[in-house]
Amino acid sequence: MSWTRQDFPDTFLFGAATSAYQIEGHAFGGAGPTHWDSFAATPGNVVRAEHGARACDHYHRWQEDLDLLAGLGVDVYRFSTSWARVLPEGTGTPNAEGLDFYDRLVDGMLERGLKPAATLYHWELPQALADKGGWRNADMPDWFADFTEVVMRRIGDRVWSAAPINEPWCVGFLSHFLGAHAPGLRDIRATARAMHHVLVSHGRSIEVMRGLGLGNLGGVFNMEWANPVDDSPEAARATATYDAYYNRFFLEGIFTGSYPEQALEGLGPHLPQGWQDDFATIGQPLDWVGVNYYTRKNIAPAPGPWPALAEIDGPLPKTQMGWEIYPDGLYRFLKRVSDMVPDLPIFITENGMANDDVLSEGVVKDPERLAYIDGHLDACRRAIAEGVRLEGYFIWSLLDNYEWALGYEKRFGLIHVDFETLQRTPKASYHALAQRLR
Ligand code: IFM
Repeated sequence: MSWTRQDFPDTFLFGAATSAYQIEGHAFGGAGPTHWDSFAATPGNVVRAEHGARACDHYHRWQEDLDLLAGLGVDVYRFSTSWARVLPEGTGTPNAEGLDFYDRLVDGMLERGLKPAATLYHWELPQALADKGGWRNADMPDWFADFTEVVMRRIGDRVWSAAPINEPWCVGFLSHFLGAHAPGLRDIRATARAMHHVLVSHGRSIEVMRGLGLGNLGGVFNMEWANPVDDSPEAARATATYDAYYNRFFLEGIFTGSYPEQALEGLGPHLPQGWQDDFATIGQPLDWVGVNYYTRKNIAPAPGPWPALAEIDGPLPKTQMGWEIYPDGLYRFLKRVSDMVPDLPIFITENGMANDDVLSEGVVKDPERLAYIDGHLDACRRAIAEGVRLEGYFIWSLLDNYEWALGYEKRFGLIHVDFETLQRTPKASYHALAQRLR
């Protein structure tokens, strides 16, 4: 259903999101090497071995991109800061050019009336830290706390909100168990450690930001609705396992001070010694919860060791990613998170779709994207009507960009990017949204 701002509460915020490595161009401005550069340089990891050296060249075109955001009429710009741009070695001497870049970027947002929503880490781990074991290393929380301090001492006085780590599940499970993202490991022990260290790092980062006097701090969690393939108890069990390590592990670690039993079944023996003592750090109070939602997964039992499950192709219409379109999952997660933390505002920090968009005679027609957004905003309105404290919705993504292991061919942007010329062309969905957001 179509909508306007008037269909949402007065204070409801609309936004658009991006991340540093996916758009900036990491070859510029003194950024250090990251584990994504080496992952992409390893044959077979990334489509056409594409990498983020130039990406959308946002590093040089940021003013044009901020103008496009302002033209869209959104209230919030969710961006991320690259650890390797700020601290090329991961620790030690900051790269002045990198800090200057984020300083200018934040000022540029404020000049255009945009609220800067910073995420400190969106996956470009400095190679020097990856060489020391990356998220497996128990020193990560200290290194991440130091990085937080360097960044926030510079821009913390002007950001509207801040979150430490984008999508802990991807940093932990996708990257260390499924091997689909850097560092490309498939190792249960590495996974358990990474998942736990990500949460301790999150907590340390929040502590540092509170110490610097910052407010409006949250966590950003990706969630996929887990749907059993049939009514069997085996499918129910497999679905509960998926839900536990995907959707519950991080939220419950932070908000209940425990990990779900079905996740501990596999990961428990591999967690670092004394993990139970870290929940005081992990559970630092937050001001909001961010939900990144795209799809559901159909889960069946499978032979083999934990988690003993398989994802089965589903019947719903799919996006260019092959992801089923299932707005009801967003509604159900909003209700679930709201039941868990009724006093905290919730933001949809990412939602959107990749589409096989084609630029023809200066125009990109993407009615599918608008329908996807409309469907998910309907789900938001249903949840709000039932009392969920949903306070904002941020679209992924402003620009077509580097979709990690899938390279540049999956187009999530409201704005088409020609990756040869780097020309930006707002798509039909951009124009339609600008109309509604007036
Ligand atoms: O592009 C990613 C983003 O980096 C994190 N959330 C999901 C998006 C789409 O896959």
